[in-house]
Amino acid sequence: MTDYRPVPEDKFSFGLWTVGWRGVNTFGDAVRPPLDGAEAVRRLADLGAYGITFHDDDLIPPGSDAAARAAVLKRFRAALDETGLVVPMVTTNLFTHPVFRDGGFTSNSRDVRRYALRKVLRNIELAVEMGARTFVCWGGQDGAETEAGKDDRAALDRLREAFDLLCAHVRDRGYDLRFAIEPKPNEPRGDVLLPTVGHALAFISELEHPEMVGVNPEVGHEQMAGLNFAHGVAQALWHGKLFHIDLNGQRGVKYDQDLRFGAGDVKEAFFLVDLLESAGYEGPRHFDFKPPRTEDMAGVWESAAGCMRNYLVLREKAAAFRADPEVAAALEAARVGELARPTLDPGETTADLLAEELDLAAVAERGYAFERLDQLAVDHLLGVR
Ligand SMILES: [Mn+2]
Repeated sequence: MTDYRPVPEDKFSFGLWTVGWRGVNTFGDAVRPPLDGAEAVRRLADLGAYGITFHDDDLIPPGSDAAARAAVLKRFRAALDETGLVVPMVTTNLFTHPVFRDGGFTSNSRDVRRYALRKVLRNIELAVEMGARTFVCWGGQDGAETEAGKDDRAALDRLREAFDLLCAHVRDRGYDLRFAIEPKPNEPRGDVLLPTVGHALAFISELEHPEMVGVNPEVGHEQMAGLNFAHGVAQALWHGKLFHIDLNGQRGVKYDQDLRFGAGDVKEAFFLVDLLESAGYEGPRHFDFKPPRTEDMAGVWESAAGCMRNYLVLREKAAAFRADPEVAAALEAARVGELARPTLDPGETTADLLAEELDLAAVAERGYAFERLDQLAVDHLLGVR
């Protein structure tokens, strides 16, 4: 039995913009006060997190002069040193300022694209200074509301140009830094470029240094398009491209809810944790959520603690599921392991295949017993096994 208390070894990290979200939405004003970065570090460390991440503008208010910037960084660094919290990932805000209304790397305006690249190049220096190994890129405003206004193939050319330039820069400087693209189907744009994990993976294969670029899938971003998140993550793992992950919750096809992890589709969360743990994913378990604007600051920290607690509960449930002898028998009955066996044995040819007959009538009657297996998972999840 455990009290599900997180420890740094669990590798839980949070975006500064998550617990620091002031609750501004399309129709409502801010409901919470600004959160100081150093305060966020201390509170997250108290809760048992191991890391904090940020956009350049979350930590350093836009427009800060050199002295103000240095003061912010000094306080933040002191809080990190005091608590032992690390900065595993940094990302750049290329969406809030009005100049990014048509995107950053793929804005129709060339001067905006050049400014976006400069903003990222400068932020890479900060990321390296903070010890980050992953640099996430979310092109939230890179998209369109009308097909007439955007040449998608040119946009993809410019996006490739941006990543090729950034990778060359990181290589030239000798930095130990990888990029992770975060897909999202829509919001804030009507349609966003690289809408799903699959689109991002295909794009990466066209880059000059594909080995330096992976994906940062987010639970809600796939689910808001009706896609199965665990399947998307499995394919990212299969390609060796799961460089980072954003955990949160979403209920169905609607606006991006950013609920705490475990809220939303809890069964898919169970299978996601089962996948991450069984696949040996070693990166941060990063929470990118928004504490609902009903909450005051006490509710914000409850919500953050809930993300980690739910992950730990699901990790325990998934381990118990895998260790259950009845599950092992059900997996066998469902032929799950058989899929790992190559369809042809070594040395077999198409001639061998063509010489073989299948008893269609007999095999057509074969059931796969997935319902028994799935119910065992649900029993574990609901705590009755
Ligand atoms: Mn989101």
